[in-house]
Amino acid sequence: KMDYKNILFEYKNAIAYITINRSKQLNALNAETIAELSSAITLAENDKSIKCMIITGAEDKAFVAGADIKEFANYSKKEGENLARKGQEILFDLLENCGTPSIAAINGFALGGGLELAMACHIRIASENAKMGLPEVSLGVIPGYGGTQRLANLVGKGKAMEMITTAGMILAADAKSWGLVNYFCTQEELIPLAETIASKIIRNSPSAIAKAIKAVNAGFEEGINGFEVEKKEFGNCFESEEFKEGTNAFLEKRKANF
Ligand code: DAK
Repeated sequence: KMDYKNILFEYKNAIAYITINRSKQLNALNAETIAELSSAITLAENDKSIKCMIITGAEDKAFVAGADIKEFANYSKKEGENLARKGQEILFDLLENCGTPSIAAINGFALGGGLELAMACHIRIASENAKMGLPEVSLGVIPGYGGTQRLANLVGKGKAMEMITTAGMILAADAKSWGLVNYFCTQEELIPLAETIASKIIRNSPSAIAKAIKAVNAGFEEGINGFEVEKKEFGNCFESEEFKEGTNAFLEKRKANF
């Protein structure tokens, strides 16, 4: 358990639970919350006993209702670009490239920066009351934390264009059929479902998972050949203790202990 002002960070059974905890503002992301999330994710990545993260919002109304509008109301052009760059680096890219897999448990509104946060996670699931959208253009801005790129990668260009230009919200069932979330369920089932997925992840080799994440992400990066990264990372596996343990366990007909 760690002490933060805007988030809760707990872990049990190799799973870190990161909860954005500003329910009075529908868990909107202010700069301090972004910094705390960055610190928690870095902590989780460096702690070998943590093998998966579940990210969710406090209470039952919102995952994250966007960036804190009060805070970004007065930015200048330069500040806007700098903050987009810094925010993407310290949180959204950090999360996407983190070797420890993350599951976004979307428990309510996931709007703007909130949906962008969920999209930076490796896996997304939603509860039936969830509403997802990128309303930025209704405020006169565009998604600035990777939303124009990650949404198009997840749901395709046409649906991304519709969501971004209409600024509308979609419900969990559409989000699932569009590929934005993998599953949806009742609110009560949401964290248990995330835990079921996490329990499958944490049985596997963390170092192999980290390499696989790297290879998958490489395919979405401009100028990088994902197949080349895969070959290299595949080779790297043969130097790992976990590879020896995984194959020995299979040959000895026992469960691997990573
Ligand atoms: N920021 C700050 N406060 C927020 C907020 C937000 N995004 N969303 C909600 N709240 C606050 C409300 O102001 C209200 O506070 P009080 O008035 O009670 O003090 C409280 O949370 C409860 O909200 P409502 O009273 O509005 O609740 P309703 O059930 O009536 O409506 C709602 C729920 C989710 C439909 C509504 O709250 C809403 O439309 N919220 C705003 C959604 C939104 O537009 N989010 C921002 C998207 S744009 C950047 C990069 C990226 C971005 C920004 C900057 N840089 C690189 C600098 C991203 C921008 C976005 O995320």
